[in-house]
Amino acid sequence: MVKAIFEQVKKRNPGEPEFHQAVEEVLESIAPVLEKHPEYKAAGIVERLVEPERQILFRVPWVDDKGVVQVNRGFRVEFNSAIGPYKGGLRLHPSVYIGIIKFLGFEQILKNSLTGLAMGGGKGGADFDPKGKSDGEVMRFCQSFMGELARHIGPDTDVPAGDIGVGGREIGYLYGMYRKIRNEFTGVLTGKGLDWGGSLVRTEATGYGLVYFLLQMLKDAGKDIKGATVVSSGSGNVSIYAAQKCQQLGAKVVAMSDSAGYLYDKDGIDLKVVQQLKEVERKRIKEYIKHRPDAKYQEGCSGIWTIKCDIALPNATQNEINKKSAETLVENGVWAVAEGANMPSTPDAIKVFLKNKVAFGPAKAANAGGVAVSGLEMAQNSQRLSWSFEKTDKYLDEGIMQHIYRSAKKSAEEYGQPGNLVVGANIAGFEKVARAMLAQGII
Ligand code: NDP
Ligand code: 2IT
Repeated sequence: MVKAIFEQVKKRNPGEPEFHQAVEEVLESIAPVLEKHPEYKAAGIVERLVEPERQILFRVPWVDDKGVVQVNRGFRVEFNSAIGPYKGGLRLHPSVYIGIIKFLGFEQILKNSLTGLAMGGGKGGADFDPKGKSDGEVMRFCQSFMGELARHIGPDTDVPAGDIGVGGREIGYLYGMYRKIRNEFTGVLTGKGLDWGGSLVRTEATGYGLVYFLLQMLKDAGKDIKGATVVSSGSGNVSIYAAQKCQQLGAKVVAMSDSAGYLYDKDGIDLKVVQQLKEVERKRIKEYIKHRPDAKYQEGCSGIWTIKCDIALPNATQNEINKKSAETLVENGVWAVAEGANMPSTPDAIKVFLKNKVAFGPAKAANAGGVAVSGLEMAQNSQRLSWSFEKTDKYLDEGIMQHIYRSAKKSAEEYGQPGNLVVGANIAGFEKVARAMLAQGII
């Protein structure tokens, strides 16, 4: 049955390999749940789950600093709202097309379900490249993008946030335009500034949450993060705060990267330098070696996985670890891989990790801390209150990440695949959404 659904997905969504990849993994995982629950089959739960409730495509015209008109394409896929308002980030990257947004939106449904909070799944973005653009150009783009998006979103309808290429600066410009158009001050976006409705810990949440999840994996594997060697790919929001938490816990982060190349610093990466370069100056990671002459820089991204490490954290982008890189990591003795990026390991790479008994934390579960604190930001906005850093951080660790770990582990055991958190996370995320869709009828 799942085979037929997958064939239909491929036929209906041609030329979208990332979406096919995300769907295939989930369908394989949940096949035994469907056998156990004929009522899900009868209600066409999975056929409906793989078809977005709504897909919005729009023109985003803006004027660059030279006075030339530029046109980008904007997207928002409102995938599933059975358990809460659509929720998920916006990605600004030249590689963005509908297949990328659909894969991200589809995974977001199950990820958000795993958090235990009331959030449906959605994702959006545009094929706009923020690199090399002035603040004025980014602002004009964001204003034009929101000019259209504003009519589709709302604090109880659809709540976007950041993803690749969208951080505090972009959320500010988007929020300003929404407020102007709607004449409303509401929690319509998350990742807002702390002075205007943002939550403490949201900036750190994905990276910190990833490490809280990793700690649970290591506990079960009988390993200690203290003294471990870590490779964290990327040098954006997720990678920086994952590396920071690892360092706070006594691990040594020896390598980071960007889309041009990677750094190796045998003495441990100086994160202050990375933060200054990437968060403040918006420069390339290559510049790091000017500040730390003993570090090495190498062009190309995949080489980062040849560096010997105990813990690998793919925190850059989809499909960044292929089978060969996974084999190299295993040969070099990796103990654990926890995915901060969305779908960073190819299906073949995941097989290599599972076969070799590497503790493997799949993205949907391991990187859910970001959207979870977005959910807490929504809760604070509704209360018109702000929580302390300590309260929010504790909620993230104990209330969210430890809970997700336990649910994924339990579901994997229940369905006869102990230790397989890929299957466990997919099943645990799916079951709540399936129950909600069943209860709410065929819509
Ligand atoms: P940022 O834009 O802050 O950083 C992205 C980093 O990844 C940059 O270092 C970037 O390098 C690198 N990168 C992007 N595309 C590629 C590519 N094609 N090849 C190699 N490197 C690349 O984004 P985030 O840190 O927010 O996002 C990273 C990943 O984490 C994404 O998969 C995202 O979907 C996921 N994620 C993010 C969450 C969040 O809260 N922000 C939550 C959950 C998951 P360069 O600067 O050269 O482009
Ligand atoms: O992939 C993700 O979970 C995110 N980019 C965060 C989404 C959010 O709504 O905070």
